[in-house]
Amino acid sequence: PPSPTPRIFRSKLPDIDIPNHLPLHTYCFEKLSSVSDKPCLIVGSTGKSYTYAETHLICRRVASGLYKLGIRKGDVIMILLQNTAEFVFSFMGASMIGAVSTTANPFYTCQEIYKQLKSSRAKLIITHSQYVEKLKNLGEDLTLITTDEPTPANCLSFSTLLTNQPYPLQETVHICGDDAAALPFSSGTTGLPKGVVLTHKSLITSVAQQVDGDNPNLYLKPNDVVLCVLPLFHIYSLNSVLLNSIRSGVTVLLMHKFEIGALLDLIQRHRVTMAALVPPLVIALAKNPAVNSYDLSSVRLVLSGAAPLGRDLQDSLRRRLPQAILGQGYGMTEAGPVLSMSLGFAKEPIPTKSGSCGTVVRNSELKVVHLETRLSLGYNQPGEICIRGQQIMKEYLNDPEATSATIDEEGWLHTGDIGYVDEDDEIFIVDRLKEVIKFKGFQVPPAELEGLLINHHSIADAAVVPQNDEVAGEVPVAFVVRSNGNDITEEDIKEYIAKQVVFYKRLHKVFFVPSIPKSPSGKILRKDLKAKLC
Ligand code: AYL
Repeated sequence: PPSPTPRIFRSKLPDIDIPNHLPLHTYCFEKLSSVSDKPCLIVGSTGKSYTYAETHLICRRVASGLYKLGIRKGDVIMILLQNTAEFVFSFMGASMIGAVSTTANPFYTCQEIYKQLKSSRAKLIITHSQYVEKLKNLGEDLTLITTDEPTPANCLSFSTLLTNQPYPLQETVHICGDDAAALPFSSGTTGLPKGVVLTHKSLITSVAQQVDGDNPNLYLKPNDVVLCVLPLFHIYSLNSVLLNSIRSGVTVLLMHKFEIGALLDLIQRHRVTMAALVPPLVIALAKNPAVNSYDLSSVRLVLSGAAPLGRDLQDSLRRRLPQAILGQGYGMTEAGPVLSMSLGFAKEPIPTKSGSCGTVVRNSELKVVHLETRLSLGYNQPGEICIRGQQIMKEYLNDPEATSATIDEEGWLHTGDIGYVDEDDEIFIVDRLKEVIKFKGFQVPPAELEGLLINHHSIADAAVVPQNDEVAGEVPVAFVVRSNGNDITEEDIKEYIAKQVVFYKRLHKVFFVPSIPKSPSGKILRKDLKAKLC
């Protein structure tokens, strides 16, 4: 039975001192002098590499360059880039002057970028020239910087940021732990995408919980080469690949887009030792016949996260990569982002079960609460997972209501995930309470698609829910009520949405219904709609 005194789950690893009073870049590059000649970044497509010393210097030059353009502490810049070295230089450069990076998918439509730009009040966008066309009408006083030549009209070249007077500047910028460093967008447990304020303190805490201490939860060895194929604009890759690697002084191999042949070739060529993946990439590695023609024996760690990974899939990848440790991380943008990580990755590893998301990270508390009574539950009892610790977000940007709906007065962040902790302290996620649909680990907020649908004059009402999909995990499908006398078709609706959203938010099916089931308070009864799909 639920107990009145909260049952709190902790890591099996002891708490450690976390220097989260530092600015993020200082913390990440803290051991610079001991790794200065080691490769920090390798650009997969060209083979160009940057040592730690070079990377740090370019970040400092970019910091001054941003400052010269008028970017000041607290200002927001938008990074709209694929995985490139410039992404890293921009993010770290911004951090050095106390500016905040909001990251977005370069495949976003103009409309999606506009919404994030307005909400974040970004003053400048750093992007590739191929995307400039869709950014043309976003505002007069917006600065566009492109990373490749030739520089399009009305844009600045990234090289203009590379000043000869690297940071620190004459004017010192004072950064404290509570200042924002990153502003990813997430719909959280309900509604539209919101800016998630991640501070220097939260990001340092999260990275330290993974890679610091005598027995790190995720132990990166000096000669590790970490594959960075997941997009850095998503917090998973930004945190668990980039920041973890820089803090640990290991090499990051940047891949600007996923393609199985190129991926396998890069793993073999650069002797990749750790790969951070999402379940659809695990499927590719486990099932694609091409895998057999490559030498992947260097891979010692495979981390999967951002969406559920089935037991069977994890087992079939294990057969393909018998020498590697496979495990999961469980994160949520708002949680800073990592809640739990497999202890199989620790320096002194503890084996974990297939299908488990690992154990709650150190310096943190996790509880599972009953969905109705809100009382905390013991072992093996599923409920809503809540997390508390210095890593969680400060707030949703300019949205105190959404913040207090997600973080309670006691500091617990409610994830909207349903899971349980087994008697070995391993976490298993079994369901999702919240609305968000996860397509290959990407968020698809139903409210966003519903808003677009209802805007259409031939649609009277609409609801969007996930449908299970073998490869993508979930895909969005819509239930639509036509407005009187209309004969709008499924194809019309799919096309209408496709024009306005990035590829992974496209509707896979449209079902016409006489009405949308709702609760007395007007909430869509998503469970009832999902049940119709089975
Ligand atoms: P967001 N298993 C099942 N569901 C998961 C898992 C997992 N391993 N990881 C994330 N999710 C779902 O904000 C869950 O519903 O962040 C969670 O609330 O895009 C939601 O995805 C959050 O989606 C890591 C490992 C970061 C994972 C992440 C996840 C970031 C995804 C760092 O090391």
